[in-house]
Amino acid sequence: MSDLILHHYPSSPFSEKIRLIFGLKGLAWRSVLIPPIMPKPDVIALTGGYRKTPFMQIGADIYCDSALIARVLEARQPTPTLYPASVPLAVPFAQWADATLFWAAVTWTMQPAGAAALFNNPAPEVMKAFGADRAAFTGTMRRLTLADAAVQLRGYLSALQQQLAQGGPYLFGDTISIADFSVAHALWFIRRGGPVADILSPHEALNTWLDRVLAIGHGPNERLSSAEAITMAATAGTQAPTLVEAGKGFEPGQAVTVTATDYGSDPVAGTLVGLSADEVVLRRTDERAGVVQVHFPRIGFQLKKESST
Ligand SMILES: N[C@@H](CCC(=O)N[C@@H](CS)C(=O)NCC(=O)O)C(=O)O
Repeated sequence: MSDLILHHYPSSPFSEKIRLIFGLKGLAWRSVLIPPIMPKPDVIALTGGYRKTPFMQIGADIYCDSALIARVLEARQPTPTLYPASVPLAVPFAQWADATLFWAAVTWTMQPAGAAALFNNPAPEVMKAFGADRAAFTGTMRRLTLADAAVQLRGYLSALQQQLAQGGPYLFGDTISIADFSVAHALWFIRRGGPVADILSPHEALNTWLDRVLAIGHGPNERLSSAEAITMAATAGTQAPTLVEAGKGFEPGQAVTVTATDYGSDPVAGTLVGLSADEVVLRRTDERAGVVQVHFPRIGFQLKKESST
């Protein structure tokens, strides 16, 4: 049985990004289904407050954010690579797709006709609870209007179509890269929006490419309950080796918080045990999960010393 545990839910785009990366790399994994809205007590037991979806668990190590999860999977199974040397723009392009394209796609898809298809004609209370949850989740972030999203998305789709019309088969030519997965999960979400997915119809090369990426599939996986996952963290015993690099402005053992800078900005507090240009790692103790190490990427997160007052 695999030690890679993905905590996710079926309709989550960033989870689809990671499920497809498991597929590409032929890695087996275990699947814990988590709630799409708060409360998420079993999530918080493992992450210490981070509530975004997905996150990955390996024993008592918790990896937050799909950009970091992708790096961990690359280290586990380096081929086929997500970061080919021939595509130096893959990572910044993926960042653009995960932020800008994603929010245009979500705003477009969540218009009433899209939401009805996505949630399978939900009861009004379901939509109300979802709306309230996402309003709290996005906090002070200024969201696009539907009119903004429509015009922006049409522009992005036609640029992507033109890029793929150069030949493909992937966004940057012969080699698949992380950029393909970051664009694919946003468009996968639009496709789930029933009538609003028509926005993709004029773009034949883009649709063919999307079919190709989605055909990679999710790789072998089996279900695990969140309670079992928490027990596995509590009994794992050891954690991944970590190091606080000198000269980065922090000392090992300091009390710190890590907080997403865009949305879903619930701080996670703990003791600093790992710090590099790419990653920050906190150690914290949970009543049920025991001592866990929570890993975040540096990009998109604020690391702060906790004030002693
Ligand atoms: N930067 C994060 C973004 C994750 C994200 O926005 N996930 C959405 C679902 S796809 C989310 O957390 N929604 C609220 C929730 O699941 O509670 C990543 O790359 O993992």
